[in-house]
Amino acid sequence: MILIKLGGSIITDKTQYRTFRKDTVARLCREIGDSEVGTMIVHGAGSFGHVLAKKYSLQNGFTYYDQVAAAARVQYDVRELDSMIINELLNEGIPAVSVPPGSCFVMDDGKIVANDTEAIEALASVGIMPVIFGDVIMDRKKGFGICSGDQLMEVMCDLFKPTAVVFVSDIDGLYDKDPKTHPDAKLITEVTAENLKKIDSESSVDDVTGGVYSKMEAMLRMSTADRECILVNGSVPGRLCSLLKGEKVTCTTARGGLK
Ligand code: IP8
Repeated sequence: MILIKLGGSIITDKTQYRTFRKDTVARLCREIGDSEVGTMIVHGAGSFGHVLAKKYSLQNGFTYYDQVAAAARVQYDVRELDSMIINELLNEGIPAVSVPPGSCFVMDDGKIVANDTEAIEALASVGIMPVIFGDVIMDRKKGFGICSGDQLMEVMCDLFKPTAVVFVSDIDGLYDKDPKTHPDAKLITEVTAENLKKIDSESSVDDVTGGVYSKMEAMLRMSTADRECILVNGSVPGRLCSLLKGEKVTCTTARGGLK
């Protein structure tokens, strides 16, 4: 099974509150179906989560009363986003079910406590794809907090031991500088614990869960000697499908783990 994260930047316009990229998501779901590879999907929150989360500093936990309504609104918004993605998967004949992370997990000072995984495992055991996503969830110490899709990727990785992990974004891979603001940025095709230390990369869009650098750290943590973690550009039609089928494509591959 290949574990895929559909990043917030590919499924939404991260600069515009609640802007769903329906055509792109429909195409990506088609590519996943056409690859005929067993997959499991996690997705980010994009502008359905980050815009209000940043405005109300939800990543800092519960510190003032107006955050309560914002926390509830973000949970509503990301569930709507998830429903639209599930709908596209169902349209491609992929049986998928929404698993809001706050309904099965809490966090403890920002770390997911994932000891209730029975429902997720039961769905997978009958061939239904549990789809989990970045959300606001309750936190034992902070009241609530941001549970990112990347954190959930690590939980799903531990649980289902995928053969490969793929992050679908709107860039060709990891660059030595932010390609959106530096036209001379160079694509890094391989990331190891060693060469990550030399990279200084920042996301050009406001994001409460970190930019490209922290995502690559998470990818390295999920890679092993025999499991690659790949960052691929989902805005290029056909590229995700080719990658899933084992063909060589432009991407960044993390391997060897984070030492
Ligand atoms: O889009 C963040 O998840 P991500 C979740 O995977 C919220 O970073 C609600 C901002």
